[in-house]
Amino acid sequence: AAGLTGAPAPFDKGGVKIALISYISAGDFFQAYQAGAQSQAKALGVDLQIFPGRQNAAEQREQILQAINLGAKAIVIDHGQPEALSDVVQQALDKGIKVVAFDVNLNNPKIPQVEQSDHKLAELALQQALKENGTSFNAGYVYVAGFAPLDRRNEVWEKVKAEHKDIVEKARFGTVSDTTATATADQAKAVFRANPDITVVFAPYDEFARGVKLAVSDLGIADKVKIYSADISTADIQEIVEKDSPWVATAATNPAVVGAVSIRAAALQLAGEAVPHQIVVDPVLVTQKDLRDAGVNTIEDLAKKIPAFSTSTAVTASWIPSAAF
Ligand code: SR1
Repeated sequence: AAGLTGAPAPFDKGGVKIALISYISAGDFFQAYQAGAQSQAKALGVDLQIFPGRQNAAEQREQILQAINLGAKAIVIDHGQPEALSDVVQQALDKGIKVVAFDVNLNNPKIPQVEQSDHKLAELALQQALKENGTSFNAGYVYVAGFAPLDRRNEVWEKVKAEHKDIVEKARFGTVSDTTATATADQAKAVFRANPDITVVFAPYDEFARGVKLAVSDLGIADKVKIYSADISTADIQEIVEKDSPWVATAATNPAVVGAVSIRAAALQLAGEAVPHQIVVDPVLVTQKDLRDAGVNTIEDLAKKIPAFSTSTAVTASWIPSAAF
């Protein structure tokens, strides 16, 4: 493969191998994240190999070992269970392989951590919930512990409840699997049947929100419940803007940008340049009203309305070409 003119080694010669090892790859967020990573890799002349996640810690460990054996010079680890990964990640570091973590706390000063500012993301969604519903309501909350972004968002939910004692969490539920939305929908139906007084659901992952919306629509209670979420995709936008949708706001980054940032963090490390330990991509609040008023139906429409949504100045350098998405 051709090298990148004007780039430092090893990018002056093409074909640098980087592996992206995901824990979850089903769903819009992860597909867009991988597409953004691939696009940035292409712009850098990098040979990016993506290992599909199957929510399986043993398989993710195996894939890290495979990437080491295949000669990857850097590995990006996207979600996962830290306790299952630390020894194989250490093996990679010991071999001089650069490692970047997205949304998995590997707690190693040699490993830059990419995240979406999950505290801000949860604050944006919850502030909108308070603005629209006041500070006294019965809530459903979708949460699965053990995922770094969900744990960080949970800290904000706990803080909001502590500050507003009349917000009552009537039920907590959620599943992360290869069928997150439908599994969460089944749980949500049982929750709504048992708690008909729930008026607000905080579902800070778009697959959760999609599941809750499905349940709300099956039960015919869209006029009684409002859903506040995280993440955004074209399919999400269509569900948010449709007539009578209970999904009223989401706080989100562009996942393709987060994927591109993850690859840039790996590339800068390989070029011997400084990379901050914490790399943050800031989210924006997107409301149903804003989307409808602006006639936004796709991620591309949204990017045109909010140019900052498609770029991040995090971990870049003059020799790194922009990714196209
Ligand atoms: C199961 S964790 C799901 C979250 O990971 C990413 O941070 C996305 O924002 C998604 O909400």
